[in-house]
Amino acid sequence: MSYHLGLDSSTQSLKGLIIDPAAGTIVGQAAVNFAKDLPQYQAAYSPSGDPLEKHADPLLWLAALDLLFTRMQAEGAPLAEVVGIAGSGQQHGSVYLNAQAGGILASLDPARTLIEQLAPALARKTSPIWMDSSTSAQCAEVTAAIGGRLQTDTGSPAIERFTGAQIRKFYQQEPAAYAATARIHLVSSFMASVISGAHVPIDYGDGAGMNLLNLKTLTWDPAICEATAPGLLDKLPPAVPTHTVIGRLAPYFSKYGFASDVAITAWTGDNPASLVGTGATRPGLAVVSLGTSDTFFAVLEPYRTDPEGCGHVFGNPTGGFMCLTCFKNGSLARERIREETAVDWTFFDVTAFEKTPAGNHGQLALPWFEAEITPPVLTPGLRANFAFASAAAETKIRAIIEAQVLSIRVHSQWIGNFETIRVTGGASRSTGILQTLANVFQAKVETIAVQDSAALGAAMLAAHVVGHHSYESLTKALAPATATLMPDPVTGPVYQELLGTYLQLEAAAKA
Ligand code: XUL
Repeated sequence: MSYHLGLDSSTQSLKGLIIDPAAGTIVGQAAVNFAKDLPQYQAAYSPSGDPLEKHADPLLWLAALDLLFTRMQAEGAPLAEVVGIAGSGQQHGSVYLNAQAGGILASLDPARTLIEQLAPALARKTSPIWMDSSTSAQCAEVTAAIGGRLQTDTGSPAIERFTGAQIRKFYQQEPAAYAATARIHLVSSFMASVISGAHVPIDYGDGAGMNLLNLKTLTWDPAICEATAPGLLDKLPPAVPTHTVIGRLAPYFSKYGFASDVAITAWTGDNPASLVGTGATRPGLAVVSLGTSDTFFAVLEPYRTDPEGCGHVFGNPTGGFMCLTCFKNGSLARERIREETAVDWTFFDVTAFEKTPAGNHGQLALPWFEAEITPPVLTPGLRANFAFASAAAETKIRAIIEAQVLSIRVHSQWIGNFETIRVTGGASRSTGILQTLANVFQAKVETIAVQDSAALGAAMLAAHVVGHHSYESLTKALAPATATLMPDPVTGPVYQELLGTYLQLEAAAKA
């Protein structure tokens, strides 16, 4: 048997998923939930007390790795059959290691834990993560030094949570600790280094979330690195395509029952891995993930950047590029309106749409209860073009959903048109939302049952790179469409007109 393991080190958990690519099945699965299983370590907190700051204790991720494999072994997961391992990490988070780290990684003793051995390798006790937005000053400084090229060359304008700004803040606030840092890893390349027992490279998928990788040359940009922090270039691992075998499983892990010659492929970010796990690695197909925040991602060909600066460009793990846009007021807004209208989910997901026509007679409500990322609107609040408070529940619900979907359409137009939209996440149960997506985009909508798309995508990456399985066959078996909805062509012109109304409301909100 030749199985492949995908690992996903996310904000709240570490997941492992083993696939049998020949049979197209998942043959083992386990997770460590940080809050429940390892409450003694912090997953997202502010060391300084600044609410904009969010760090994690990197020892948490090490404890989770030992615990996950202990659990998988105890549950009888077929670890001995695994021939390839890939992984993904929460994007943008960084780990700071000292000059001893390389030697420690190379000589991990199976009789001791990862934490015991690797704690002395940390040059910084905490790791800033993607939830951190405390670096506006650093973003402004790097932008002033580099100008518009920062966005057009790295794929994103300076972003607070991106690693470059975080590194700059560390260099400014703790210069001695920065100087003692020999290697800066992303969460993904840190975990991959531990698994491999050596410092390993960063892949283009996750590396693009640092504001440091020049996506035109696919190398670290020396001028941007130097403007971020002096000597930074020397502290970064090499950047490589995701389809790279970066090492072999460290002997330390044989205690969990792994074989001796397991290939490790480059780890990537959780969003790039999800592109693979949702089967969206070809142009013309986009994924809308309806979660706490809604995200939109798709292959991007050829390389270009969002004129508005809202969408980010990352490396597509299968080659070329992908884009990702995050809409902060996703399920948070939907849940709030459901509570306010005091209806059940069946009414919210289905009945409200049966009782109202597509286009809602031109009535729209932008539900930006929290400051929105896409489009950038800092003042929270609901913006409606009708008497929202006194309207019927069904009118309010359609007004919110149509505004959300029109926003996704408007802010993805720079990427191109899509013939198929795959929908995941909790709210993909809503036929009202699914049909609205189909009608607004005039595209086929597919639902997929994949739960852990990042871990699955990582396992599929390993199966492709190490086992030479095609993405087409892996997607067909492991991420098939569970339902398909077609657009109603009659609604095309209705939404074309409503798009104009939406743009007027958005312009007023931004003014
Ligand atoms: C993407 C981002 C998040 C994290 C979540 O830019 O910040 O989606 O990757 O883990």
